[in-house]
Amino acid sequence: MSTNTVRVVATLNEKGLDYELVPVDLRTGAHKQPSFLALNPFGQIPVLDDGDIVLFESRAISRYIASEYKETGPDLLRSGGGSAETAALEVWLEVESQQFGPPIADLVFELSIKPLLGGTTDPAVVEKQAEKLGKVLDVYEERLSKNKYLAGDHYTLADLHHMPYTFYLMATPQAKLVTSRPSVLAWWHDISARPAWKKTAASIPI
Ligand code: GS8
Repeated sequence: MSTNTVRVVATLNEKGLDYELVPVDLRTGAHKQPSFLALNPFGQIPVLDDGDIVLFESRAISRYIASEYKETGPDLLRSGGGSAETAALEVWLEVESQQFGPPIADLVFELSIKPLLGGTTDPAVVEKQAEKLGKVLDVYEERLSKNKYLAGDHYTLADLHHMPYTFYLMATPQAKLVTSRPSVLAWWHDISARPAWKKTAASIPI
């Protein structure tokens, strides 16, 4: 159920890497126990344990996987690309984290997660965050009307990082934020049709 964990799983699947998913029971507070805090002192999932390397922060984990396993599967960092493509990749990774992430995380929490935790969706929060996300997606619409993918002509980590929250959003009435923007919708149809994403999505319990 954890969107941030889905980001890492999506990267592993895209690279075709083997991994073991170790559940951490948030309901019993397993993530606040000393044994887990030794892995992530912030007490949050996901954590990656890759031999000598233990990492937290899903976006950093995903970048590590893309870089460390560059030769396996598609090159999600476009290391052979030109500096303009690399710069665009960096820009859109940041845009995902700084502009897109906060409003969509609040929306998905309010619409999908909160009810599952026994709470009630607050329409005022939905309205405010939908308005914020809409303004961000207007920028995406413009970008994606001129480029097939966020960094340019190729699917990269910048596209992948958007997938977990967008997947959840698409299962809510606020999917209209995507479906009402033709270039954003075409991008979503394209990236969510990737076999690695289909494998990832099949394991998400919504
Ligand atoms: C956020 C991790 C996070 O919020 C990242 O890895 O990207 N910026 C971090 N994890 C949530 C689960 S949703 O994915 C979590 O562990 N919540 C429990 C808590 O905060 O106590």
